[in-house]
Amino acid sequence: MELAFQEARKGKSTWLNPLVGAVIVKNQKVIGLGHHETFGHEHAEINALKSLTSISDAKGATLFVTLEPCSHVGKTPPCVQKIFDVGITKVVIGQVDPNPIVSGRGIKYLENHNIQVENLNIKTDLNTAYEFFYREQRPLITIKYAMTLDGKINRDSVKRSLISNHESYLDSQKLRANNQVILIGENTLKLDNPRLTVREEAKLFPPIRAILVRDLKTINKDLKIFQNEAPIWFFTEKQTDQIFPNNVKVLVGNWTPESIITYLAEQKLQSILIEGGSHIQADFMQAKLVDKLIIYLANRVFGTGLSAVSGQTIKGLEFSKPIVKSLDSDLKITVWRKR
Ligand code: AOF
Ligand code: ZN
Repeated sequence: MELAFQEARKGKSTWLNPLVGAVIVKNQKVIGLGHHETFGHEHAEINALKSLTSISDAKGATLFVTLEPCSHVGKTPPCVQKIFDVGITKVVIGQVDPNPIVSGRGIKYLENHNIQVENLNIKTDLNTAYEFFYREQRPLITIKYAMTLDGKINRDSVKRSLISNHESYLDSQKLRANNQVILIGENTLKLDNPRLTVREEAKLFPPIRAILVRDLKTINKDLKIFQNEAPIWFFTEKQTDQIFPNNVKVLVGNWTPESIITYLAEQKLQSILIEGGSHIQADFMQAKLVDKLIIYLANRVFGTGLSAVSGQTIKGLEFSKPIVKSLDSDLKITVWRKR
């Protein structure tokens, strides 16, 4: 099973789908290996079967798979049927699939077809957001910011100040790559003029750039976010007759942290990274819509400037013991909200 988990981590573009790995064993020998590589493509079990020298080798073999095999007709046919058809006689699973379209049905199908099933019920961080989404019925929300030793995220509200170092930048790029949505407010958009893209590795499913804007008329079309194809979703209060490129979606409503998260959950999005600014961060914290905080603490002092979180009184949020990592001159601090 350890090998199956290693195999699972090779998946690069599974997006809304989980990372899954599979190993086929016969006569105490590994005869097949596979993982889920790309959203919409073959599941891990099928790739493991494809790796066999001959499909007839599957007869009487044991399949180790990190997640319960699927029983639904989705973008691909059900894996359980294939497992039965090729003559696998035992399936060892890492954990039950939390997705309600499968959740236990895969196991039931296998057992009903006289295939022995063993569930190891392993806790892993392989699919944290996927598991969170099906447990809590909403995406996992991470708030991330870089701040000075005196808790400032900018010197003033006119231009962007440099805070964290290059190592933190590289780390935060990974964070972006691991989230399905990056959310910011209009002040951050105008002040920082960010691209909000993932630069360090090519992404088949780039994070959706969700931006809260009161009035789209105030948005300059020369901003860097418009210079690439990754999706942009504007959450705005006012209808507009402006024409935007095809990758831009305009969502009009009386948006609150709750209604934004509900909307994103309806779109089946499992992970959201909030990257500023201080008012948005405060609004989401006040609504208790934060699960994880990541802070890059830089060794500078501003004295004046914008606080990391401001504009609301925040009560009743408790966090876990911090996980601290040195990133050269910066410290990366991670805390989880206690529930
Ligand atoms: C995967 N890869 O290796 C396994 C999955 O959208 P579909 O049709 O590809 O189905 C996705 C669901 O299939 C997923 O949420 C999970 O419940 C189940 N198992 N999915 O993408 C895999 N074994
Ligand atoms: Zn499947």
